[in-house]
Amino acid sequence: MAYELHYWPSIQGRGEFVRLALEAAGADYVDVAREPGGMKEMQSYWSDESVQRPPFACPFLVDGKRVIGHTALILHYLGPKLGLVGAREADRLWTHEIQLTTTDFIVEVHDVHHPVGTSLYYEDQKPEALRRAQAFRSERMPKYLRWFETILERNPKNKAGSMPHLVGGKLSYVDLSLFQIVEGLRYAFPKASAKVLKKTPLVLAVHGGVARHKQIAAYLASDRRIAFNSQGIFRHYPELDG
Ligand SMILES: N[C@@H](CCC(=O)N[C@@H](CS)C(=O)NCC(=O)O)C(=O)O
Repeated sequence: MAYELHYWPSIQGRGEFVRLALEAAGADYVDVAREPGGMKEMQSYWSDESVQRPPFACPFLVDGKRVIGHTALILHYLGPKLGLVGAREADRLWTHEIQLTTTDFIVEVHDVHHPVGTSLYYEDQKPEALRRAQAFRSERMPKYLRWFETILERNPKNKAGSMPHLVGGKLSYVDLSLFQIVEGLRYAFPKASAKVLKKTPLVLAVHGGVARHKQIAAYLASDRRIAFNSQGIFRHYPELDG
């Protein structure tokens, strides 16, 4: 039975981290809300009182009777099934820890343009966004990217001349997530991210390796890949870059 991914149909957002894993593995899945009637179906998980364990928000994955929310948990669940995580418990936990850190980073990326409230317009919180962006560019984005670079440097399985990986010697779902982070930062903060990424060659090597992955390259060229836009998590407001 096909996996069902439930996520907003017009943005990459957090759903993209799951899409990339499903696509890399060539998994059979339906992007439910992008199908006719799909939004209603997704919303039924919140409105239908017979759903005993409704997820708080999307993305959520439906696999038969299982309904699993939270991006990092979905990937923790899918990782072994899709062959996108190491078999050892230590590797699974470390991979999950990296994904949870990605979740934290994504919240900070989002809060640059919405530092006061998610339900308010960007235009109504612009002075705060400008302040938040300054700290994000000078402290938080470099700190996260440097951490990714450090763990790539310390992975003993990484060898010069081949694509590095965050965990062990094989592609895992966190490599795909790091690819998405680089894509998003380059879109939202082209100037600021270029300065930081210049100093993180291994992060760039992961990005390049994932972009060349056969299934991912096909996905990126397809209309299943939604373009970045001004509704997603990564938004390009030139005044927030620099
Ligand atoms: N921690 C959750 C966050 C989920 C989340 O914030 N989803 C957003 C879309 S990207 C949403 O629809 N939120 C609705 C809400 O918070 O009310 C995850 O990483 O999946």
